[in-house]
Amino acid sequence: MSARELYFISGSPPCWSVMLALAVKGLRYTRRRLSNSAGDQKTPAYRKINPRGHVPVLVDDDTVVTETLAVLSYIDASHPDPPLFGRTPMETARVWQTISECDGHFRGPVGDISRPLFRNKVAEFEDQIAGAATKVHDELVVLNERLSASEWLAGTEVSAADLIVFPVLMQLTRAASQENAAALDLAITPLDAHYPMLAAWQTRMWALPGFETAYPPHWKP
Ligand SMILES: N[C@@H](CCC(=O)N[C@@H](CS)C(=O)NCC(=O)O)C(=O)O
Repeated sequence: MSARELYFISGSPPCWSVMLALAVKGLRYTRRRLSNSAGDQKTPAYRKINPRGHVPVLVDDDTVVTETLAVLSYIDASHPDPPLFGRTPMETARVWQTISECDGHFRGPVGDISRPLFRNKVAEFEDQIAGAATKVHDELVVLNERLSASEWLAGTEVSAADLIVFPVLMQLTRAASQENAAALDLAITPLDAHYPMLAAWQTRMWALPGFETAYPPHWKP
């Protein structure tokens, strides 16, 4: 059995995506949690593992893999069943389309909303939040519509597309549910009132084996 380790920061959507991929494949691993506030990811010792000082990093025996999508590809290539990137050319295209759309249009604006909310700096960033909210709603409409036609974001089973989008959506809904978001009237949460198909998908994702173990430790009450 290989010694598998994941370096992660609690609440980081990319790290969460990797944890979900490991759960889908039923793979065991040792968690190496780094503290963002302590700057653990910038220490010389960690930079020997990842010179960029970023997470996630997967260490599999002597193999070190950095960058979320590279890690997902590595996990999928080394443990092909069930596939994360589709079973047909069309499914593969849909998976990559959804990931590209998430990274190109959704992840950034979600960060622009959630960062000021998590740091309690709403007043300073009200314009940024408002601009990002318009972009986020455009994407939520697309995702919600896609889930009206299918249980999963790309194809007939859970795929890397779901694993990439889910933590970003979780970050958004957590931020939008905070008390300091109430006055902003973001119209994102409760998700089932605004985007029912996305809310149903979020529930389906939670029900997948091992998914609850990936929940960010510092979000737990
Ligand atoms: N392109 C990288 C980005 C990963 C990334 O943004 N990681 C963040 C956590 S969400 C990080 O390491 N932040 C710590 C830092 O920048 O010091 C990937 O996809 O893995």
